[in-house]
Amino acid sequence: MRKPVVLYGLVLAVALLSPLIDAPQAFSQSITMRIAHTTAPTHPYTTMAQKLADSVKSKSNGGMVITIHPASQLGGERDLMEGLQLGTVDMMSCSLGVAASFVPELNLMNLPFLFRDAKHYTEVSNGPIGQRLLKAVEPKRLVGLGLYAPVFRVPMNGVRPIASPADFKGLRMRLMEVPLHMDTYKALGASPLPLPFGELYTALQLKTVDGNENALATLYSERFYEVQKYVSILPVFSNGAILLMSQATWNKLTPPQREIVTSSVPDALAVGDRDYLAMDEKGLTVMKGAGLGVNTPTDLTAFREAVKPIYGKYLEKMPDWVKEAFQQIQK
Ligand code: EAX
Repeated sequence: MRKPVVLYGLVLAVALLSPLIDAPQAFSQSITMRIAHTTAPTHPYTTMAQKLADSVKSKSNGGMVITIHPASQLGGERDLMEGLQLGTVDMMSCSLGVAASFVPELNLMNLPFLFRDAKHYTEVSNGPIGQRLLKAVEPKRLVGLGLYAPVFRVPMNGVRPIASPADFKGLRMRLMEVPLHMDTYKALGASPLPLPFGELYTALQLKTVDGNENALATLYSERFYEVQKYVSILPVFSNGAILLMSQATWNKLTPPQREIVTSSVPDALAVGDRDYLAMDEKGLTVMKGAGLGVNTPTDLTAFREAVKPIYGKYLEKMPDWVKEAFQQIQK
């Protein structure tokens, strides 16, 4: 007689507990997440992350904590992207250049001379095209929380000012490990060399490379201008960035916790944009004060002509919606 009751009890227990057994181990009430990036603690990536951390903490009454790991503490951008996919890193700010190595559609935003100015970049990244690009990361075990950083990557070097493509001839330029960027600088006449960000200051100091290219804010925050002579305001690429979360981390969050994160993102990205634009300006002033030669090529026709093959090469591999988006952006 007793055995059926015990059995019945067991079946009931399993039935009740099974949803808990196979559900991803949701975060208990208090959670800690790590956000990482490669740039200095003073950089806009960090001020953006601090704003996000502060909002999330206050909205969760201290239950959700985000710790910030700048200056490649947890690895370079490629390592961090792999860490997001593995779930060993919770969040990061990544350049759209490196992120495109994992999500090719993002290369749309990396095409040279694509955006007229900061306003144009922000309109596109905050609009339907930007939203669709954020969705495109999901099949790669990533969650796209937002696009920001409406500034441009400009060349800096220790040899000569860049006034025409001919001035790039023979210049060993450090580029991110991004094929589209490398091909573009090759088309401009330079000798591109891929190098992790964390090794760049020393490479410039030891002159194993002649130059690099980045946002003025980053050339300033990383103090690259200390070991370079010329900066040319030639906006070859957008310096757009993407705020990403690991799909594994997202799956562990409860719906209210997800809401706290997503509702905190817009203000945080606005801080990132504001600080990027302000630090670009401050950086240029400091560089001029430090005696760097600053020039601004006014006629970009020859530069645009030189990079024309890049559009065909990278767009031909893209899905139709990306090709259409490119046409829209060019209007
Ligand atoms: O995204 O490597 C670079 O030049 C990037 O600008 C940097 O990692 C921040």
